[in-house]
Amino acid sequence: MAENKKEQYSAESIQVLEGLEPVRKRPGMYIGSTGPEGLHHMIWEIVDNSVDEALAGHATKVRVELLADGGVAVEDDGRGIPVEKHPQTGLSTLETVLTILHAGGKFGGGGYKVSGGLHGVGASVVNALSNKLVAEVYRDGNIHRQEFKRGDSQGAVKKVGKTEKQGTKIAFWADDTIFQTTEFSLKKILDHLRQQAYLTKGITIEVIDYRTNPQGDYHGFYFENGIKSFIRHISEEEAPLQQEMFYVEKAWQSMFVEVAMVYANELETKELSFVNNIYTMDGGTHLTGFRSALTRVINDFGKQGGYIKDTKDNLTGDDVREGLVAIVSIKMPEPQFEGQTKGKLGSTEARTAVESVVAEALKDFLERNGADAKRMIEKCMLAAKARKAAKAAKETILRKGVLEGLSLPGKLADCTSRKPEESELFIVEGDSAGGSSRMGRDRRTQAILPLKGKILNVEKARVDKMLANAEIRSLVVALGTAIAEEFDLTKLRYHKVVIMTDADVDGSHIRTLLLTLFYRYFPEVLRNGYVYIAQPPLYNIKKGKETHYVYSDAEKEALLKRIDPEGGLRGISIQRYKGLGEMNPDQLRETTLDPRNRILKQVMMEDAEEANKLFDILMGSVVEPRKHFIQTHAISVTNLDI
Ligand code: 28F
Repeated sequence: MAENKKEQYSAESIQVLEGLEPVRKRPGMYIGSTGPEGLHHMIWEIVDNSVDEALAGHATKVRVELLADGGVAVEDDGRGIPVEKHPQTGLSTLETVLTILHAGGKFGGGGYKVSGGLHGVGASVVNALSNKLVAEVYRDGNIHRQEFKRGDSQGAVKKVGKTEKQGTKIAFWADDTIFQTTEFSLKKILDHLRQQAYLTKGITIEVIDYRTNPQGDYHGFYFENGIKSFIRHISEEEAPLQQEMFYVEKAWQSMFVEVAMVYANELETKELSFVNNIYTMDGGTHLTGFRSALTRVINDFGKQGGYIKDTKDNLTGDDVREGLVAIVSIKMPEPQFEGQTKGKLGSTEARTAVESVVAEALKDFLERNGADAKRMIEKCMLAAKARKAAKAAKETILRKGVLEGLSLPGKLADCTSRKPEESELFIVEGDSAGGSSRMGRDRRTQAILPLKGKILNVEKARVDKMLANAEIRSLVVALGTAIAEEFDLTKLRYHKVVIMTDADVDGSHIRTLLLTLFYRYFPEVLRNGYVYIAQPPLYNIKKGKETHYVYSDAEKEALLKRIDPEGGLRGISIQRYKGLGEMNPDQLRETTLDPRNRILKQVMMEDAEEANKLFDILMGSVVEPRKHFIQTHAISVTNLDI
């Protein structure tokens, strides 16, 4: 990593913003919560700075001590935070780092925090939320010391002695008037630091717990092989299929990509992804890049090796991931996170970086390791065979169950195809939009179900009451899966269920209600990625014979700049669609239905736990957070289908 981080932190690159009062006023905003998670986050923030110093090539060791009196001391052997006067603040750099809040936790200019942390706001936040904090810097043969109480300096930094060593030590005592508990969990700390050690090749992390043993209970982590060791750790019990593990590390533009993977003799897939040492629970662009590279390279190899003779035998993403154990770890400046828990990377450049690096290296790996390559492709081919057998079995039972019992609702304009894989159901708000979509659709694969007005709020309704509601009943029957104890995912009649509502308040309300309905009664449909949100355009802009559809105001401005640089607007017509009902069938087809042009957002719902939380926020009684939530991340959505 060191060579990838050319820029050095310097006193000049710090941006002075504000003091620490806001942190004590709204701690949750800066540390995530004032519960146990937030408390532990205090340690992560300090350790992150040591890890950054290690990633910059200046530290090799981090020690975390859990003190008998409840304090935590973190020490590294880096260069030590500079103690001389900081040009912008007039304070020492040490005091600046500890008492000035930085924008988004980032240092301005070239220096960026690499190891990150959920909020990445650093040491000053920890200082603000500590009853007491003592910083020691070992630099130029001297021990420099400075003390703080609740973020306030108790006097300037002072030389208090001589030392041979170099580095920084920060001890803090979390403020018990802010945190619900100040008791640290050793397990939590070890789990987190073990992971950090795996992700930071060559770093030694020690934890010494003095709380119950005055001698200290010692734990240490050092993984010479970084994420390769991580893979061994998580695939411990399984027999590896390969002799050699696949591994690549490579800088790509401003990013750094590190990937390790191995196939195990089993069905389960284990994929872990990280950005700047932060675990991305819900994956994201880096993981997508990895998966595309894997699928593509294995398929290419299968074709060249004569394993795949026909395109119908192409391996799917699931085929090539069966039994896979993989870690994707990237480092990048200013990653964008998405989703309710911010556990998903959204930065598109990461996808290209990982895809390119992995594709090249994996191709090379397969060429060099013939025996492993053969075992790998054979395992994938076997997975494909099993998938096809299962599918055939499914297909025979698929329609039968659906057609007995309730008959399909009259307002459903069904598609003619009987293959769920290619069938799409559009749930359309309003009858007029329903009419246009029916005319604009591809009747072979696209079904339209118009829903009138507001549907029932399903939060408190029991199943029987829900099914008494005609709108919901027609939706349930159309889906084909039945509901509650009868629910059967294999009977789902469409593998794309697309919610298509207007881009206004009512539309978003209906969308929310529908999503809630899915959370509550069809979680498996969500979990399997069958639910999508259509993205109809906001404007139609015409210039002469050209027609453009744009999906946001920003996009409109950009387009106008391009096609009308003078801003005269001569010969240009702009139509704003107030609702889907304003589009004629052709326009609807072109912009929202046709798989070649449309934008669909896939609704992700990995974790049932999260679903409940999400549900509370969506439907609970607190209005403000709900509004905020719907706008910023109503639900974690990814661009998938273009
Ligand atoms: C126990 C926690 O915080 N370690 C750190 C350094 C080293 C430098 C530094 C830190 C200067 C301008 C901010 C030293 N010499 N462990 C830690 N080690 N911060 S934090 O610089 C701070 C920047 O903006 C350091 C030369 N350059 C950087």
